[in-house]
Amino acid sequence: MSATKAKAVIHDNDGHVDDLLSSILLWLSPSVDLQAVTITNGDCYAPESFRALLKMATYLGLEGPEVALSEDSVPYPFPDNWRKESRIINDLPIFGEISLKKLYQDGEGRRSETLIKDCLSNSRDKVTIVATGPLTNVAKVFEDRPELKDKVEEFVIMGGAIKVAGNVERQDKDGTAEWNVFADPVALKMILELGAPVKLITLDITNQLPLNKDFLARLEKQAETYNASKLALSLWGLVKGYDYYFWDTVTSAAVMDPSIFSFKDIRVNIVTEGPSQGRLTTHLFGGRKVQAAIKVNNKAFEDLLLKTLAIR
Ligand SMILES: [Ca+2]
Repeated sequence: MSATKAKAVIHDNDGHVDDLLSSILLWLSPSVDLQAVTITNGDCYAPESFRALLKMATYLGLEGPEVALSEDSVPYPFPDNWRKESRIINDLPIFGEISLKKLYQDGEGRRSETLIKDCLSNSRDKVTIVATGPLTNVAKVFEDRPELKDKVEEFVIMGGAIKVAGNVERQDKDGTAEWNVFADPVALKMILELGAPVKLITLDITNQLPLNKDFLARLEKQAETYNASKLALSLWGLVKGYDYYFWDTVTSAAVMDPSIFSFKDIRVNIVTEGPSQGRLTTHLFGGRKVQAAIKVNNKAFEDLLLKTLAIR
């Protein structure tokens, strides 16, 4: 690791397996100074994922960022059977090992927007905002305090599908949208219009990175020695047998080590309603310029995850 200063980061996420592991990766990464983690009521029930993350931090003996949540509903909620998995995460058997320990943080947690506003206002350095869920709460911050955009180094956002199909499969929709954008397209549009730099991690790139057996075998070996690997193994164990990809963890990796990615400038717009709600359209002119990740070195990505999960 070079001697460059660690980046100040806020992680806003929506509490699924991949989100919580992304928080842990950012927390452990020597190139990141994690300032806050905020949980959105997207692909989870926020209080369940909030408590699960506090248990994870307790289990790993971590210190540092405040964790907050918002129980407000996102405009187009995720399927209930996906959200329910947050209860299973919160009840992972591995947490039995911390039953006698003091929990990482007391109380019910402050509201996400309050914590993000505090963090941005008080930070001397510009802060990178990593978002791996719908942008509902992040957008509220800038609706209320637009000037805080000057404190943002960049937004790194998991969302959208450009050349590949989306993952919202509903009878009334045309299949072009990705869930995070679909759940609150207006919020993403608002963030793009702020004019701060944006990196997008779309399904085009995450489709190239399935959670695979070889990776899990390497992780299993590490889990004999490192608690972070053991925790990651039990979380990814919940989704074994499903078509699961690295989605949010790719987004974290794009902050931890952007050099393993190739990015391209593109201009995009968001469809905010109708059958294509949440679709990302690309344009030669007009729209908003963003950097889209177009390639990643798969081996370097998996190595980065495994190395980070062997820090503790
Ligand atoms: Ca997510």
